[in-house]
Amino acid sequence: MQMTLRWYGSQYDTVTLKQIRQIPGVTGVISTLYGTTPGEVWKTEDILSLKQEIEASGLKLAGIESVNIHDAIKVGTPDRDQYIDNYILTLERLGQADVHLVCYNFMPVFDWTRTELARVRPDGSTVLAYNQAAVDAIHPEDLFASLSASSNGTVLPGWEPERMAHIKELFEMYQDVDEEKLFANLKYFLERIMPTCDKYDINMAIHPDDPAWSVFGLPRIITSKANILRMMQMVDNPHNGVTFCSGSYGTNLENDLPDMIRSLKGRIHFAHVRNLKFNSPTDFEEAAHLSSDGSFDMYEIMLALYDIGFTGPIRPDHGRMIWDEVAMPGYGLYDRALGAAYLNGLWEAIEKQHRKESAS
Ligand code: DNO
Repeated sequence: MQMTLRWYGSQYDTVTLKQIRQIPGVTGVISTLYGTTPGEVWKTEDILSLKQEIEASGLKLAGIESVNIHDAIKVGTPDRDQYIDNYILTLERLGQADVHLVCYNFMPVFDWTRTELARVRPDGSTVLAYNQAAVDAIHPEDLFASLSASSNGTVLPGWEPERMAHIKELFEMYQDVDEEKLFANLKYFLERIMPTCDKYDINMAIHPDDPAWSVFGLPRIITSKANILRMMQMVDNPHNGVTFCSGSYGTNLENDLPDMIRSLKGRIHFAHVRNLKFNSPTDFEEAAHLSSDGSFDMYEIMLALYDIGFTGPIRPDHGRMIWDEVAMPGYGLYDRALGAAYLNGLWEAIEKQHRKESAS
């Protein structure tokens, strides 16, 4: 595996490439052109300058998170082909720039959903948290207002103000879209982009829905082992793969994370590894990466990735806000650096144990 950190670009991130380069064992970043909007064709010069900036700092551009999908594609409106053509052009340009991993999601209207961005944990750190009763009691527009008010002045991924300004229209667009329609629209999109992915060897890595169930009555499909295997089979091409995000699939306690990883052998192109602490099945908060701080067995997750021969990029995911850092919630330097070091430690131990066992 290749240990990476997510980086939003020098215009948007409080963390610098120089800082990332100094985290032991981190060799690359996962980045994006954060200023682009879904549906836009990415400019070659912008892709190349992002890549050059990253490489000049001694890191690799290990992949893109995300090239976002326009709602017309998810809804399947008559103009979707135009947006798919644009997406294909962006993929071609990324392929020509030697980028071979694209993370995306197929969640209607919002990306991830949390009800709090700074819940205080017993150690005084603050974390993102989710409470179902709070979601049930709030209007989506008010949730957006409350999240942006506590985002430390940063733009949260998937909650871009330009899109949120049209939240009512967005909800209307999805009125007739149920899970089956969403699956069909995803299939249509993937079938159209796969020839380009084959040509440029681009691994598409769908990010799970977070939380892994329907919110605000919107359909969500990338939620469970059965659904993700259905998606792999419906477009059975190795370039149609997944981002295995433990913190997103893990929101549903019925998801057996190591078992899901093993069942996706060959199709996991990217891994987000983080821990959650459950207070009840519908109230959870993000924890430190360490197993003992949360509800997941991080050793078993890393072991499953090792067992399937995972070689792709991996990143610690959301970190807690610690040591008085002010950054985009979930995306500060300190706790993610601790997470990277811990995950690297687990991996080294698993690897060495395996070598010892094979030698004896
Ligand atoms: C949250 C992230 C997601 C993810 C997208 C991928 O912090 O994991 O926003 O990047 O869902 O498109």
